[in-house]
Amino acid sequence: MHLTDTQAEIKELARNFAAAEIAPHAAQWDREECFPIDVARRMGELGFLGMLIPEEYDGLGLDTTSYLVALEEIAAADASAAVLMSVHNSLPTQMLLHFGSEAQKEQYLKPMARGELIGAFSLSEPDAGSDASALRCQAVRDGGDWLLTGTKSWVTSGSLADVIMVMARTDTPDARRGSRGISAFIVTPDLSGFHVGKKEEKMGLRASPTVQLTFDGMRVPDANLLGEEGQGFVYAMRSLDNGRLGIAAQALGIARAALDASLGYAEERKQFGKPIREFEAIQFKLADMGARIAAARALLHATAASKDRGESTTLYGSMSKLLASEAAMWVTTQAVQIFGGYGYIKDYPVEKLFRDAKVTEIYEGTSEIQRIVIARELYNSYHSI
Ligand code: COS
Repeated sequence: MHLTDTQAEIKELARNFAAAEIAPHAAQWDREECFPIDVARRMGELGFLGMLIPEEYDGLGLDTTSYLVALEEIAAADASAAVLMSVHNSLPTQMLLHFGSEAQKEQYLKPMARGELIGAFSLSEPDAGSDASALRCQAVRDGGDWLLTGTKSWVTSGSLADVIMVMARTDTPDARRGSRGISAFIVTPDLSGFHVGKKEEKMGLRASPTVQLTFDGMRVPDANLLGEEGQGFVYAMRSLDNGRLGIAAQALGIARAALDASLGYAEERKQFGKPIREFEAIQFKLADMGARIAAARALLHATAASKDRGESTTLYGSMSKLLASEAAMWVTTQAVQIFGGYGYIKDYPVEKLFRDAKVTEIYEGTSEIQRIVIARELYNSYHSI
């Protein structure tokens, strides 16, 4: 894959940082279900939390490919670190950049781009996952403020975030407006009525805190309404188009780490008197693993380039996320098989990679939702990249 000099430098920076400060600790963070906030701060210092934000808002103003290659490197070391970086860069900061007022950009976007404030995104609810526009969290005007009541779920980094982009209904029960009755609010944990609820105990991505948030008449100033009332769902969908590129890069990082581990193991492990890489059964697996990763990455990078040309990423972003996440699940499954019994225990890395891969087929839109989006787009706006 050809990278420009800048993209190659960013990749090297991310790889060195991940090797020194993430990879040595990833198994322990996974075991202890904790992610040290200092690591997020370090990511901020290096610019990894402001990669797509223009320099005028204190970001690095890089192209999308630079961001995705850095994300892949971080994910190859630890998918939990990568999801914090992906959500922060793709969702709340992009929503502020594209739909926020200058005052909101000054107050929130700039410190987020510098990595001083961590961002989260909150759309899903216990009964509104794939059917996101069925969400029920309600915002009601009260003087110059809004009062938010409801429960949000599956909030990545929700317990450590400083700024959370929350989608809530602003229509009324007697005049429901579907997806047009949803608005986006900038929420900070200091608001009265904000509560962090249950922390999920997950199969993978165990270091990344995934929590419920409860709002109990939480008072949100009107100045924290993002953009126009009633546009929150569209803003969220547009941001998820880009978020899905980040999850694709995360999936590729997981898959590549599994391939690298498998190549090494197949060389060292001897059975029947020779390294197992000499058996065709293993060679075919390794070949297919490499081919699936390369194909998914090629589509992702082509999509990133088309995004930077100003084209819509709805179709190819969903395709990229679908192919990369399914590649990650398939590749990590083969990796466990190549390692055999050793793949099933925690002494080797592929057990964690297998667990971490699964969620990439679920969050920021399941594989089934990606297929729905792709099928719709093929009819609506097919164009070649
Ligand atoms: N970009 C811009 N606008 C979009 C959009 C996109 N990618 N997708 C939808 N919209 C707009 C539509 O154009 C429509 O606007 P109008 O009211 O002007 O027509 C509005 O949003 C509603 O869209 P639609 O009718 O397609 O909404 P649906 O309820 O049918 O939902 C899906 C569409 C299923 C694609 C959506 O709910 C979805 O992506 N679900 C998965 C949610 C998800 O990824 N959750 C994970 C959160 S992170 S853990």
